[in-house]
Amino acid sequence: MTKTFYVTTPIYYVNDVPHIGHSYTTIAADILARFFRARGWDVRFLTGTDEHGIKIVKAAAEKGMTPQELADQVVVHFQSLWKELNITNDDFIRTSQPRHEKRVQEIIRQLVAKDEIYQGSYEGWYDEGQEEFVTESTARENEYKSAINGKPLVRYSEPSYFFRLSKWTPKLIEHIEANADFIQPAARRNEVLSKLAAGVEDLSISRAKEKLGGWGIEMPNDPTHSVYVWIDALSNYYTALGRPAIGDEYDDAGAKYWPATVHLIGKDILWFHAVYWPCMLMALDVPLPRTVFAHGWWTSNGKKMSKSLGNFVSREQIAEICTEYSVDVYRWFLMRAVTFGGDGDFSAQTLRTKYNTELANGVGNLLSRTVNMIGRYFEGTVPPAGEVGPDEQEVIASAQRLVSGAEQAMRNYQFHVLLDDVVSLVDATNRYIDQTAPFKLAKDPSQRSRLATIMATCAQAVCIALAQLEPIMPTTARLGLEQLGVDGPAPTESAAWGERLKGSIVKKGEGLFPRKQ
Ligand code: ME8
Repeated sequence: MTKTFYVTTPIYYVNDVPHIGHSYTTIAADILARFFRARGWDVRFLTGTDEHGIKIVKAAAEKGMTPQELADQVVVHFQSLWKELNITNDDFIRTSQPRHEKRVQEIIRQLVAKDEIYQGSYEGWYDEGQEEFVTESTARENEYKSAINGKPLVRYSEPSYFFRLSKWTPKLIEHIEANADFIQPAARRNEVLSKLAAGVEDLSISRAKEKLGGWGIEMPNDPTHSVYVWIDALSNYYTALGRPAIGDEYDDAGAKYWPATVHLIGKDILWFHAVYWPCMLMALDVPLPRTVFAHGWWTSNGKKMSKSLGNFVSREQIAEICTEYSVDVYRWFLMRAVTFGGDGDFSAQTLRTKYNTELANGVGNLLSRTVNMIGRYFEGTVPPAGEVGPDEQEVIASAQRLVSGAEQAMRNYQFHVLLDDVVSLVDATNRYIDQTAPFKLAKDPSQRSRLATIMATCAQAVCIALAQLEPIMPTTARLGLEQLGVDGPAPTESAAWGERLKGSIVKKGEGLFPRKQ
């Protein structure tokens, strides 16, 4: 049976244009989607925009626009950036679409029918940036300011509908404890567990509709209330599949992809995904996603990127990097610079150094040396390997480690492990060329078979490295593979060593990664 793989990104707020953080999660999701698609899995990749909520209402008012006008304007920036970055999402959901709004109402209807929602009144500290009420103790700890953006918390009091979150938390704790994969990385899982142990109150899930100027999804049981934006937003992962069924043309269209394989998110929104969302699903009697993976934050010179500090790597800067290097280099660097799950600092200097070391002098140089030598010594045709011996062992072992470990690395969302293995293989092969000195052997006709083995080894090694880089650097890896005469899908599994490219006709091409000063 074909394996399904459903990967999602957060749906991004449309109060502002995209930046590096948004592109990070989306690129990671795209790499997973491409990787598993290439292995024949049935992949579904969803991204989209979060368009309701007070934040959008305010941003629109500041610009003299309606929220819908703002959303329509900003969504284009996300969609065009994803196109530029070669993102292969299968669907793009906007929470203002009727297919979503109607299903959120159906979800609320079901929860009301199950007595999972009740009416109460809420008074508390509210973080307008995060759109969440903050407990008294958290508010005090942070001097009544937002822990995220430092803005003063606001005192809110209003009648509200509540979801019985506290009823479900014991079951959630059990689930988290029994499923080590559910919240990743492990450190984040422990954070969630200790916060849960401190106790959780029921969740206010509605807002007075008039406060939102009518922008939002109306509570189906009370037209004076709108659905709290997080309940609306989280539901997108399920509604985009045409679930629950409501009798329209989207019904169950992607039902086979549920439960999601992984929700990729930033650590800023882990609590919502690891607590609110699974509890809602349990209350609805819907299976839980397999994994919620929270990656870290990009910082700039050690400081958190924020709009107030003006230090975000913006859409314009992303475009500059893509012009100076390439889209693929940008994609690669985001995965290479940081262990997925940890925080990382974005620096143009590190990008340049890593690019020159690993791409220009690494895989780029290996490819051009290989293609040039095969051109010179074997008239451009990859020769069959002779007997492989001790000199080849390190290259072969590195290649096998890369090929056999790739799927495991990607199933564990360890992009860095895969990239480390690519670097090891490329370095081992460049060293191998230096040690075996094919340029000397070429002068000695009695060494013809040895020279053929070396060429076949180099060709196979660089082919494997490029094939594994393809989901990360789709355009460049393909150009490299074409130089090796590989037209169809890149071979990912090992064949008998040195056999893979036998007879392939190499084509000299542009250097993949010209050195940067
Ligand atoms: O939170 N480093 O939307 P959002 C890394 N609409 N990633 C970052 C980042 C940084 N400095 N800054 C942002 C929302 N991100 C909600 C989500 S989901 C049901 C609703 C990324 O536009 C990261 O993926 O504020 C983070 O989770 C997301 O942008 C937040 O995007």
